[in-house]
Amino acid sequence: LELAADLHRALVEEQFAIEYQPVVDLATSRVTAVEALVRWWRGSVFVPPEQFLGPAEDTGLIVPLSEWILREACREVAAWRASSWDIGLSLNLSARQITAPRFVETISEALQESGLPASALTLEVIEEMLVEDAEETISRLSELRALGVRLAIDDFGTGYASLAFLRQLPVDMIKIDPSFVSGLGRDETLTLLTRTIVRLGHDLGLIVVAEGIERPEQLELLREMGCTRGQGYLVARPMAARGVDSLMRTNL
Ligand code: G
Ligand code: G
Ligand code: MN
Ligand code: NA
Repeated sequence: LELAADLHRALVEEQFAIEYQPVVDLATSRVTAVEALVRWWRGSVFVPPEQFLGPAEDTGLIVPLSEWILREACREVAAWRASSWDIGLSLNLSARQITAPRFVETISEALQESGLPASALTLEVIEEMLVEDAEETISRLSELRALGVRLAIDDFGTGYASLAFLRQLPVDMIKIDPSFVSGLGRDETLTLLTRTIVRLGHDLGLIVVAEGIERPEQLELLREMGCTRGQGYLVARPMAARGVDSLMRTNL
């Protein structure tokens, strides 16, 4: 309850910040997108998203918080694109955000206001979001996709029904969960499963992103497998907008 009150105050006082984690094209090593990740500095104490996203979801504060992240990130990425950097934005969605009133309108408005093209925005969802309010969720996400927004399945491979999800919702991208990537080159089964997911994704015409790349060996194997994109501490850590500014200079 105390955290809930603090969250509300944090929103009003703009204590939240966004970090961007670069996603690279594995064939060229160029940054093709950034994933927005929310950060909360409660005074001088950093509160990890895992600690406040649940309470934000329960209290409904996730809705205005997500809207702030959406507008801010669209604005910043549109500015990088205006410097002729062809970069995309990935946003993590919460279940409550998708079923909130005016979800589709809020996203369309943020795109219009920022000038970010719909095709430059990817919305990441996890399979669990289809358990409750599945019909409403699928219909709203499909509506956005019809506008040109891309959809990604985050943490792919860990859900209860990864393959059923691919049938129910038209997606453009799968993000392989770090629990597979972590075992690359060390664990035969995880290596085989990663290779299989990459092939499955490509056979379905999807962009395949590997997450949680921390060791050079993982990067090598993913390149050899033909995985499209990569993300992880070895490639780049999440960084403030200023960090992305400098990165842009090496990518233009
Ligand atoms: O920031 P970090 O990489 O530690 O993220 C921890 C978790 O918080 C991840 O599951 C991530 O998807 C989630 N997360 C980070 N930023 C956002 C956000 O803006 N909205 C939602 N809904 N989840 C986020
Ligand atoms: O659930 P989602 O994939 O959105 O979560 C992204 C989270 O993973 C963020 O909190 C981000 O900080 C974290 N992350 C990104 N790259 C790595 C990595 O290479 N290793 C680890 N352990 N975490 C990572
Ligand atoms: Mn994500
Ligand atoms: Na993930």
